[in-house]
Amino acid sequence: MEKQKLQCPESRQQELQKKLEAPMVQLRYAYAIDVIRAKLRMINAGLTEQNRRQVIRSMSSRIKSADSVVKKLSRKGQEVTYRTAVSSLNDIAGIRVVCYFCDDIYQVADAVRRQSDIRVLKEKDYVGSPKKSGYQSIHLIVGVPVTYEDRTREVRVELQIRSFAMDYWAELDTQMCYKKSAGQIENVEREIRGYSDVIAKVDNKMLELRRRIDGM
Ligand code: 0O2
Repeated sequence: MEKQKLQCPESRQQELQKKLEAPMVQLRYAYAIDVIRAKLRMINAGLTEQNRRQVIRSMSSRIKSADSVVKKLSRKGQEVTYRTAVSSLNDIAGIRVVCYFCDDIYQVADAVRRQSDIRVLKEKDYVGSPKKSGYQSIHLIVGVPVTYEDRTREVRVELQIRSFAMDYWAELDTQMCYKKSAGQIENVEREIRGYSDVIAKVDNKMLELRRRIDGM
């Protein structure tokens, strides 16, 4: 206990990295990602048949690096330990789903909610209520049971679901603004927030157009 208190931040980071990068820990997250990706492939096939067009454009996934975990815990003012990371971060395992149209997002999210063998633990609708930055996406935190030998753990995966247009905005925002300290680039932030509104308008216009074509 005393030893833990005296640990310098650097050695705590190293300990976090060692534990997070342990093969069994990485495999647990990779397994949970694989399960959700397989489900999304089935969801896409079902929705494609139903809508007679592709719904999901692309999917990507990653396990957060130890470095990013340390940065995120520090940004949130939390203790930089493996235990805190695993218990408080919902996005150590993450999957991003990019849909063609903005109404597809809700179809995919509903289909995920209907899966009986995983739990949706938390939801954020940044499409209905965009973030101050202009960021738009639906986030679902899903719990995936991962059994190894006689123990089952629920591993959390963050699912970000957004349209092609929202993804374009978010990718450029990540490059230019996101994670820069407040005020550092105030004017740019205001401008990029404005473009998020423009993109949302275009996204809705494209949806109207598709609906008109569907009805022809
Ligand atoms: P990275 O490097 O992309 O992984 P919670 O603890 O569940 O309450 P959390 O994780 O603190 O929530 O925040 P939130 O709002 O759910 O955002 C999580 C992720 O959404 C971020 O992960 C980004 O990927 C993305 N995101 C959120 N806001 C923005 C934004 O303004 N711009 C962009 N481009 N992406 C955003 P990380 O770990 O911050 O980053």
